[in-house]
Amino acid sequence: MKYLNYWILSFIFCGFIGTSYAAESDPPVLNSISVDKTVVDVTQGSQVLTFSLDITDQSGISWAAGRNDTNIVLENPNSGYAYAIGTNEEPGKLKVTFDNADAGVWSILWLEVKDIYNNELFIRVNALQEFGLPTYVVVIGENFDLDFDFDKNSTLDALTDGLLLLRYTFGLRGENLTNSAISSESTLTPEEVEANVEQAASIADIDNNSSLDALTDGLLFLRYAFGLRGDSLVNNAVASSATRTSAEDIEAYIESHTP
Ligand SMILES: [Ca+2]
Ligand SMILES: [Ca+2]
Ligand SMILES: [Ca+2]
Repeated sequence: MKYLNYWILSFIFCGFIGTSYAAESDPPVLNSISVDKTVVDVTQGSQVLTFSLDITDQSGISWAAGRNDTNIVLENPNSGYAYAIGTNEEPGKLKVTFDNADAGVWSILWLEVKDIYNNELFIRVNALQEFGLPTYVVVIGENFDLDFDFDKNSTLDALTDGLLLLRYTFGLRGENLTNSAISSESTLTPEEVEANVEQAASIADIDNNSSLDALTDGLLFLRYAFGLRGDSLVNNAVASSATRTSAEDIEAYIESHTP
């Protein structure tokens, strides 16, 4: 009889736990996600990268669950990992701090979000792209910067680097991007050159209007690479919404990303 009581008691207890876990089993649903910058400049000190998420869940998100539970995982080329994590005080925000030791290109791998019953939402980067998220962020530091010498032959040339960016801003990719546009002195493969253009696209908004466009940014860079300066550089090639507009500022900006 004694054992029977234990049996009934444990049955009720486990049943109760089971019921509470089964309260709901739906994973959270992602409505939107964005990141506050794609270039993180840590040359003047550490910087916080913030992802903003709009997520729906019946029972509530466990925002403070931390690494490998509620986070965005990023990876650098040396297989180092970074984790953007959250707090319950600031729901919808996942943050990671980068400093000089982190300079380099970080790929966004995936998003994981757990609700308070441990139901998990898991989305890889290719699906996150459909929400407009980039596939990587670039951390610029003392020993790492991006430049416009895409084929890495140590000079900026119009008919290679200049043409590459113009084609890229026109939406060309793959062979259409790189054909006959890589210096014979370059030791890179077309795929490596394309990857350099993609990364540098994050610094290629030359007129600084938050948009990468062929007939402004692409043209400005091509003209610069052809040696044009002053009015001949900027005439009719700066967007009306631009915040970097003078020839002087535009020259200085391109110069700062030149080998
Ligand atoms: Ca849920
Ligand atoms: Ca070059
Ligand atoms: Ca622009």
